[in-house]
Amino acid sequence: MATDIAIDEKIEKKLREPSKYKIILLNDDFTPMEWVVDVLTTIFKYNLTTAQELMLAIHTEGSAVAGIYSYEVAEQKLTETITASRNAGFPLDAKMEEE
Ligand code: TYC
Repeated sequence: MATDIAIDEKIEKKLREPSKYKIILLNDDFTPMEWVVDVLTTIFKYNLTTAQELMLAIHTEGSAVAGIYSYEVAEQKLTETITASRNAGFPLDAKMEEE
């Protein structure tokens, strides 16, 4: 019956895993490569080699996913990235997208 399906959908919605969110770092012409590597090691917890590779991928491709997190953690990392970059005087930008 249609109402059964509606109820099933409500239950399924309640039981669903919480959404995950991607943090995407964007390339620009002014932020130093070393700063992006610093952000990737300190905020996103990559080792130096992986951070350097990821920074170069952003530099050549225009953007890359820096990590996938719960809503709260993604928001925290986004804020930390932007705040630290502005305090250091760099325009590094990042965005958050639902997976
Ligand atoms: N394109 C920058 C430069 O040549 C480096 C850079 C890499 C900036 C990644 C931002 O997300 C970024 N200095």
